[in-house]
Amino acid sequence: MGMDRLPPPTTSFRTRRIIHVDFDYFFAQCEEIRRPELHDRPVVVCVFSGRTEDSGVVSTANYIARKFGVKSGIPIKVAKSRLAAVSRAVFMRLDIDYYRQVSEFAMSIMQLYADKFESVGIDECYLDVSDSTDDFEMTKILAQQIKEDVRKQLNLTCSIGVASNKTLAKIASDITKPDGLTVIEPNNAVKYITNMEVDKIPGIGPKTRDSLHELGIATIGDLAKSDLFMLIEHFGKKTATYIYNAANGVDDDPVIESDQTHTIMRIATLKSSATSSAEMNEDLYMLCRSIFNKASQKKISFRTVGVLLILNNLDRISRSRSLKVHSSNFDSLQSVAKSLLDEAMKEGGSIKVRRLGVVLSDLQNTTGQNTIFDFMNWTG
Ligand code: DGT
Ligand code: CA
Ligand code: CA
Repeated sequence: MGMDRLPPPTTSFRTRRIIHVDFDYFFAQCEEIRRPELHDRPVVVCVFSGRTEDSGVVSTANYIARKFGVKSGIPIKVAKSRLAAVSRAVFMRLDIDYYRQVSEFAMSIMQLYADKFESVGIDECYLDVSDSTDDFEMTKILAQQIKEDVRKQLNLTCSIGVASNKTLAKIASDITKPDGLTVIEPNNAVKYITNMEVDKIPGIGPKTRDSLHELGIATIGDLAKSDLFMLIEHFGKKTATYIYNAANGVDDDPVIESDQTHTIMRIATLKSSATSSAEMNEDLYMLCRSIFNKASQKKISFRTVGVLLILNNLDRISRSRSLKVHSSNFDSLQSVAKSLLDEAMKEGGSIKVRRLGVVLSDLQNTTGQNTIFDFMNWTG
């Protein structure tokens, strides 16, 4: 026995390791996942307002369409004219229920890598992996594994940022897109971000950016060197402190397991691949039980029931059905899930199922308060 030692002074002690994941061109990529033939064509996901055939806005577009200047928020008419010369461009209607299923599935994969997991909206999440990694090198390898896993299981690409806090991790995930991985080491962090525009800091939108510009603050470095009290006068204490700290590479906001549940999902790997619905009866029952217990425990009722089949070749089939009203009844959950599975197997032909999942969405607290995405209210 030697002398007592102090804990090592550097990274493994106290410095957190945070991963931020942002799915690439998410809604459009979801469309590519279920229609792989779209992969080399411009894909535009639209929110049709219904006034005239083409009125509405673009929700998002894949990177091929972006080359032609098509992006979130522009009118569908403008997008169509920008792609007029491109014969193979595809315009699709938003299918948020399906995107939410893809999201939940991806999140459920990534959650397994995290000590603490927080999802933010439909296409982003934070993982705190400080306990399960020793250093940033190891965290980078973990991030590569996450990308690989999500790509293999879902055919989904994402961009990942690794850093010592949430703000830096989010800045990092935005640096290389799509399919990127960027690590900002804590020792280099301040230098790394110093020449970036202030609006690279998450939360600084056009309004705050313009106000900062008027104050002569254009880069993150300018902001880091500015006077906090002056900032407080202009932006209020909360915003000022946040942006000032962020510019200095500081953010103590913890990764918090979000208890706002959008979807409840359970997936099981079958003991052996199944070719008929009957072979999965028992698994389906157990999944329904488990998911039902979770819903009851959280005092949540559901309106939409879904099943997800992942095949031996990693193809996926999903089916969902909405009930007329919210329910918290086990029998209706089970019978809907069963008939969805029967349907999927019948239509699937000679498929081999490897993993089976059950999903509840359109959730409501039994208090009557909605827990669905704000997204649902988006009109663009
Ligand atoms: P990215 O991350 O740059 O590869 O592309 P996205 O499409 O994933 O963009 P992001 O992360 O800002 O937004 C995630 C999803 O949110 C996106 O796929 C569609 C939706 N979205 C984003 N902006 C808008 C918008 O202005 N209007 C509507 N309706 N939906 C939007
Ligand atoms: Ca995204
Ligand atoms: Ca995003």
